[in-house]
Amino acid sequence: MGRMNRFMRNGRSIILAYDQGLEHGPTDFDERNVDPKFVIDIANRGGYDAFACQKGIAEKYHELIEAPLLIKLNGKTKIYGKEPIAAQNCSVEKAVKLGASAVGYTIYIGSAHEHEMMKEFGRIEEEAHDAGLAVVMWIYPRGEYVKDDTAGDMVAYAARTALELGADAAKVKFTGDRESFRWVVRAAGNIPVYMAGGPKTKSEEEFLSHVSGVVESGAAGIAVGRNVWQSDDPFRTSKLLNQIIIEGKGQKEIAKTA
Ligand code: FBP
Repeated sequence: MGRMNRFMRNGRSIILAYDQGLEHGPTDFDERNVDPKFVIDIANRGGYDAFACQKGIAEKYHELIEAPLLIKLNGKTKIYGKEPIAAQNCSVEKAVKLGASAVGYTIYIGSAHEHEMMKEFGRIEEEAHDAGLAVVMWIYPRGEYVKDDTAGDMVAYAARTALELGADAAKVKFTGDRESFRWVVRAAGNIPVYMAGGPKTKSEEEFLSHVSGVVESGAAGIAVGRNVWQSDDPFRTSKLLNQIIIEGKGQKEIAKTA
């Protein structure tokens, strides 16, 4: 686990992601969660091992953030065309000044621009490791040649790419079933794998069953946003996530106590 150890409880962790304002725009938000203070409070008091955001939120709300900080160093809007590229917008040095314990970087494998992101990541990874920071790779297959971005073989390819390029952890999408996700975890070697949450599921049970599935498949945890801060009761959802991921409880077991 190495550099990710500091984010682990019982060998697992839960990361709260709040960079969707850039990636998707405010359409993801409502009156409550459009306010960074609302989500930072969840990160601080909900049992999270890291709060992931862009540098603007980290800087403007700095004094409120108590959870370990994971600053995304690149990002893009969703307006951009078919072959995505996310360029660096924050230096490792700035992330250190803002108090980050880790940095994040997105690579879209399969995009016509993958080589540019890989090159940039190579430099960032070396700078971050020299500065003592952990490096989390958001790694998503995307672009014209990617037929199915959550197919087991594509997500496993993504996880392996994160290992090969020197990331300390890989954040990938769910493949839809435990067996294929087990192979994703195997492909990542000894770096921890985190599942990205995705859009809010129809029911909380559905989301929690994905979460149980990935941890039983060997994932280290999840890096989740919408399914938490769009929840009617984010603190209740956070508690259930802690029970499943950190305490290793089964879904049936937590249903009895919820
Ligand atoms: P969610 O749990 O809300 O899906 O967040 C995870 C995440 O990786 C965010 O960090 C990021 O903003 C978003 O998903 C990117 O989603 P996509 O590129 O698939 O639209």
